[in-house]
Amino acid sequence: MKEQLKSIRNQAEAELSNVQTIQELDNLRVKYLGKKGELTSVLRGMGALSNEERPLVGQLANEVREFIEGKVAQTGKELLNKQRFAKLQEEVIDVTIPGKRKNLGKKHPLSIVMDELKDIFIGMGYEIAEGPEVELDYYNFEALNMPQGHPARDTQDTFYVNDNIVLRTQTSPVQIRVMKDKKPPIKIISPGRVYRSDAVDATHSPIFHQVEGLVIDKGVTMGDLIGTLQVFVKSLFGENSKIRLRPHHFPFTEPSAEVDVSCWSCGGSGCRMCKNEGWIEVLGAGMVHPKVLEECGIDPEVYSGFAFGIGVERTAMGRFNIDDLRLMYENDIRFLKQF
Ligand code: 2U9
Repeated sequence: MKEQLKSIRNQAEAELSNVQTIQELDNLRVKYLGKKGELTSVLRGMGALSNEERPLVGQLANEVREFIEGKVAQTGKELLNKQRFAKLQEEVIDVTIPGKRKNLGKKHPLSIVMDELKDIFIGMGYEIAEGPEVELDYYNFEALNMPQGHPARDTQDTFYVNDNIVLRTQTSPVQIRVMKDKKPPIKIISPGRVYRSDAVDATHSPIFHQVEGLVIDKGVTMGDLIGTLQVFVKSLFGENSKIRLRPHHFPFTEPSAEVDVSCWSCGGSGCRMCKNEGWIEVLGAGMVHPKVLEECGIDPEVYSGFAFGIGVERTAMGRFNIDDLRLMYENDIRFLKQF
């Protein structure tokens, strides 16, 4: 039995020194030390030994077990280290290799301006209101003091889905919906896409974006409107910007005005940007027409309000000196990556 134990020890040592994987190692551990292992089966025969021999063989057997266990543990460590080293080798990053440049996208010029407009008015305490682009004729026209046959409807050439449903021509119907649901005070902006069946050219598109604003409360005046617009243009076009109001007419505001800002490129002295005018038209505005207030159940004797509308494409073209609106829709990466 001693011989058997020695040969088991040598055999185990030989096999353990050629192990390549943790699995192989575990198989050898089971082969020698397992319940049905070679060492275990030898030990089962110890019962047949003489009393003199048993302790000697027992001791030798324990030495062999400890040797094999030790060898298994050590080999296990070595294999794990080898595995870890191989993994590290494989994972070595050559930091000198230039990184893969992630082509980060850019905000679209319209999103840049739209978000800037939102930030300015949120900063002035306005809430954002949104609503359907496919709108009822009532909210897009009737409630805005443009009854059937009203000439202003033509100026806003409209996409009709059917007699009562249109693609909204401005975001004002959103404000009408708010005025019908919420009692004053109301202080909202409604940004979004609008549709007009205009022929596409350098300054017109059948789809474009607006940000309209509305304030309704007791004692709201034209002065409040002008003050608000001054703060707005200074935030968007610079501290030295001034505004000029030119009388105009909108069916949904009375009085109404087109609003110009002093040219941001020449400061007002006249240049190519402002066609030597010194002023550039940026938005329209006015006091909410009493008939619109009444239509929404708001008493014009108690409440008054102002409203304004900004074309986002027009603002972006001025801001980024873009001379053709179509560039903002053609998704040419050479154009878009400039922003
Ligand atoms: C309600 C009452 C009044 C919104 C207004 C304008 C003037 C305006 C244009 C700007 C550029 C349209 O995109 S554009 O061509 N809009 O000039 N919009 S006042 O007036 C309202 C809105 C809602 C209830």
